[in-house]
Amino acid sequence: MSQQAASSLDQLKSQAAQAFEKAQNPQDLYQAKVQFLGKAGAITDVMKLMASLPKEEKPSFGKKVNEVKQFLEDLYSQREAFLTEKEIQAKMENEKLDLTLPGSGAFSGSLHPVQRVTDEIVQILARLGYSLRTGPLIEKDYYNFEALNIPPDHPARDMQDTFFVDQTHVLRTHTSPIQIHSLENEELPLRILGTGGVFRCDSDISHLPHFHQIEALCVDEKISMADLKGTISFFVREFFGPGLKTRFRPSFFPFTEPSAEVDCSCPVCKGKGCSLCKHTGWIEIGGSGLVNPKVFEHAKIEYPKWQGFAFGFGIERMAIIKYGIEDIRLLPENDLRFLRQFT
Ligand code: 2U9
Repeated sequence: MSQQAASSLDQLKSQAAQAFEKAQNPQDLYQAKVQFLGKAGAITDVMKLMASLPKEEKPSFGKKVNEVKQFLEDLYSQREAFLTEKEIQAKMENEKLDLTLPGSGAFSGSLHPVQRVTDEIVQILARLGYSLRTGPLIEKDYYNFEALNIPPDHPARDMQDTFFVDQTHVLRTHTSPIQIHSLENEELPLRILGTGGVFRCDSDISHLPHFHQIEALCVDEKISMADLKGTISFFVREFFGPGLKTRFRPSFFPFTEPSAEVDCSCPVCKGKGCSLCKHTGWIEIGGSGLVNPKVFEHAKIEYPKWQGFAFGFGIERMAIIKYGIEDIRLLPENDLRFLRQFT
């Protein structure tokens, strides 16, 4: 083998070994490997000398090149393992983990307060034999108004109060049409709850254009105001807490006769007077009454064989009273900072 070729190979071998030793991290080491052992590296260049060697020297030169390459590959592997381990050790020393820190935690969703209140009301009244019904949000004029004895000239039918879909369809303004469908299609006696969203052209600090109602309807033989008062008084104590009183004030609704507004003693101050009950000790929670015989007539139900009582609550209103929410408009906003308080 020519002296010149052999010595440039030896030179490269020691240069490469020095470069590998000099590298202080796996990235620099890799750069050194590319420089000497890569396709366009120094060793490849030396191999090009082979062409100019006499034939008899080629095998020994080739053998020597392979030995040098193998030597450098082994050296690289050892050095790489050493530098990688050194890097891990340095990281373990510098990156101290505080295992006492709280975890970031996974946020899990929860029921919206309107749904929670609905579920709770349904559960309480289910214990008295009531079962749940739902119905369409768009109702025929007949089911939303006429069947409920709301006359054509009633202010509720005004464009100012009701969202009309077309001449004969409205976005339901209450959940009562659900119960008209039940009266038409189900067997008596009946104890049902109608619940869901309702729509009214109304929006201010205490009114939402889209809110939720729950209404109870009981139809049976020999129903009186005593049944109505007993049921609502039981419900109020179960929902807001024991010891709360219920008060009925005469009122008027086209679908009930007689009708009564329902108040309960303020769940916050227990009747002593506070800002929620405007210092009266009482808070209005809904309306009620005995089913108007005109409603039975529309639904082709024999009266007075069958009689009934009904009552209704606005769910958002029940939620703000129960949870002490200051502004009803927080409920449909769906701001998670507000909703997370109810998880
Ligand atoms: C049928 C017959 C009668 C349901 C009733 C009320 C009184 C009532 C309001 C409470 C607050 C609605 O959300 S609110 O504004 N509800 O005052 N609802 S009696 O009477 C019915 C229902 C269906 C067939």
